[in-house]
Amino acid sequence: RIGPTMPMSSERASGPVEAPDKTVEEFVAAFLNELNFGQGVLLSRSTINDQYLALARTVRQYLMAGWLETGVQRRESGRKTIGYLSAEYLLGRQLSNALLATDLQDIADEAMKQCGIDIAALRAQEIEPGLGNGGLGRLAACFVDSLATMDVPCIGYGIRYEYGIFRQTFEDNRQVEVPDSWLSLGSPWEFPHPERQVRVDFGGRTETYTDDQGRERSRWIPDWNVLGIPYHHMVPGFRNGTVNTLRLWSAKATQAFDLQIFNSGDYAAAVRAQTFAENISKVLYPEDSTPQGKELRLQQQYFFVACSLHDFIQNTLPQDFDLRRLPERIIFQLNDTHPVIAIPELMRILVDRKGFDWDEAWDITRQCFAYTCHTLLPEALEVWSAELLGRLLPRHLEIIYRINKEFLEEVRETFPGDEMRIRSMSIIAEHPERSVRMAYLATIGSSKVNGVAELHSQLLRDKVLPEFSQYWTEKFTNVTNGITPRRFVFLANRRLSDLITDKIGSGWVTDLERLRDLEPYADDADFRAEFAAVKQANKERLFKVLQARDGIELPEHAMLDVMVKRLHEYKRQSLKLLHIVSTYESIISGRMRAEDAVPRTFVFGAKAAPGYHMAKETIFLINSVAATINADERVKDVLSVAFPANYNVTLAEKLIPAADLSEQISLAGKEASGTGNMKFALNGALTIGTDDGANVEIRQLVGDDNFFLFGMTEPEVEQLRAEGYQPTSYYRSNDRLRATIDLLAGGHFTRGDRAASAQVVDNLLTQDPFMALADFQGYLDAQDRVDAVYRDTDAWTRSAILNVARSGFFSSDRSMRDYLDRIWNA
Ligand code: GPQ
Repeated sequence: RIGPTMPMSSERASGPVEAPDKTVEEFVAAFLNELNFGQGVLLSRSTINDQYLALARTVRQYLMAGWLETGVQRRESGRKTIGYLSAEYLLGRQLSNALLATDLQDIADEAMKQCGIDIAALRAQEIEPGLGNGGLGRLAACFVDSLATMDVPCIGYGIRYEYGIFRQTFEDNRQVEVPDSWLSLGSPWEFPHPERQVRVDFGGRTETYTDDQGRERSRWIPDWNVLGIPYHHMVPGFRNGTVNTLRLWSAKATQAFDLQIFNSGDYAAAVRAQTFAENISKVLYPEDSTPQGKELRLQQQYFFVACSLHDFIQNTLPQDFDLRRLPERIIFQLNDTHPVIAIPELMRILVDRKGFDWDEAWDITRQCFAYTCHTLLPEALEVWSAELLGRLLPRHLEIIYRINKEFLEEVRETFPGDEMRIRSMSIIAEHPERSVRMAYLATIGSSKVNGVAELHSQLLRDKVLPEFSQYWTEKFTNVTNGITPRRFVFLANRRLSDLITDKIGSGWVTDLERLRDLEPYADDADFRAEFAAVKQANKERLFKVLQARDGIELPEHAMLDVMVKRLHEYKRQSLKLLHIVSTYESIISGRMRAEDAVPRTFVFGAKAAPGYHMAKETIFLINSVAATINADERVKDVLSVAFPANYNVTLAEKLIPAADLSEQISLAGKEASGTGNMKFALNGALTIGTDDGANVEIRQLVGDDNFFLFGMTEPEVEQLRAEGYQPTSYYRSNDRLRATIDLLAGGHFTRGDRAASAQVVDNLLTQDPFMALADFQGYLDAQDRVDAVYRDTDAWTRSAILNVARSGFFSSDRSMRDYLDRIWNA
């Protein structure tokens, strides 16, 4: 039986909760029960959606005992909880992960077969919850997976967006966004708890008064509010019985509608308040690494943070808990600045509601938070105008002012007369308008601040928050990101997993450093052949998926060169495009014979923020180049370009295991970490990459011989910038670059329409903010080295195996251990 072996707690008067037996018979019985009694249909009349929902609810049954028992243990043990505060969780499909965690894959396969059902069709029916944009949201999902697998108490707090990241389609090669209605066919993985609703206030004003002990105090008189309804999701650990909770908040109007107005006939007006309130959790902002200074976004942030703090303090802690000991029971990890309003919120709770003195409340608060920064782009650091903050959260603004005043007084004592320094450390910026720098508030209000890769943490200290890192050397630390090996290796790459397990046992799934034991097999010809066969099989699986999903046909035997990530200038998809066009140009101009080229298939996956013009133009140009190249007989079966629309976690699970080459080509000093880079390496792709983010650590671990490094280093970038960067000088002096850009600019890919490619091309020639032209030649040279190694199949496969064997460090289990040791003291 699955479930706890310990005696059941007295809390459950109705006796132990038991899952069905882990046998095909019981699974079938439970499934039919769900279909008939849960879904209300007969098997013979059921749709695929009925069957999917019933299957999901069946698997849920096997997790339920563990979930309830984990909850009991968490309440009784008094262990410190990690409150992970994140505006995004990019979870990916749940069914496969739940089957994996419960070790029910084979049983479920067989059970469905006995019911005459193809389980693959049911898996395909699930719409993944895309409640995140990219790396930051996916990181949160990996972290909660690892904490459950390590049996660490964690509640993931976030927002239940009714619409997640938009679904991307292409029309005439341009991105068109379609709302992602992931809830439309039912959502079997969530448990709504309307009875645990929380009220969240907004607006109004503050007033001062004198309390009964004669102290001057402030209070908030809000003028509107909404309700937060929690939806609980299971976060299963890997085959350990632990099931943690993800608590996502949905906004609801305090009053459904105004019956008086409704009766008078003005139906739109009657529901206006409801619409307004429910807009708060309506849709995920599709911005990645660039914040939107929108009022609704600030409402979202405060909404989920206020609900979460209330939930933990009022509902999760024991009644009458002494809040002076709060830091023993909770550490709130701030996933970037999005939840940072939690710091003044906790101050407000302690001071205004619980009657604490300011100093004592501040001492508690700072111990309860830690802040992770995920960027180096100055434009990505969130700043809220004081006007907006004061209008929406007047009491919080007042608290922020006081935090700032006391902090600056402290700095002044250390550095008397250094007004420059003091101004540069102020939470409040005065220009161009008075505003609140959320990263500064986060730093001041947290016990620890971390970056997400070694290089990033160093640059964070030196460039982003230099005064703060001098002031508090000990506060700053690094935790290099990681990814969950369960989803991204074991689930996504079953073939490779079986091969690994066959050689070194299955312990690697929860102890990824054990992959080291594979190293000797890199020199074993039989193993290399098996490894290469796995890669080929994964390619064939991918090609079937792309054929069915997008109607894309790809040649069977070509190097698979993959660049998947959000579309961003700093990530330099345009540099990848220059490489493709340059190779193509070499062939059609006759400089290189097609039969001498290493056949390559280039795959892109990328969404652009809907308001990011240059990113959308880049997508258009990639699609245009793809269409032209794919239709050109001169490069048939030598060059192909695929850009499947709507890259998401589900597609990543098919694409990454099939890749030969991983493109990680951001301008040095711009990508905080990257996590796709880790997923590729662990699935046996070689990386072509710059010295940026976690690429640096990947290269150090896998070794220079097994990594294609190119491009300027971060100091070189800085130096070139200081000297005055002139992209045209590269265009003029490099023949291949000139030929490439001329072909792109000349309308060859846009049916003669030169204007259609002009924006991307002009941007590269005149601004090139991320120095693609400066790194162009180095990139081509590195690609030549890639071709040379690829021609030697043994050498390539050997390197690929070593990439897998040496990348165990990038497990998110290790990241979590680092957070526990360096940050959470838990
Ligand atoms: N990242 Cl600030 C996002 O995905 N969204 C954001 O808003 C910010 C950062 C990414 C970052 O660009 C990657 O380098 C990281 O690997 C990732 O966060 C996780 O740390």
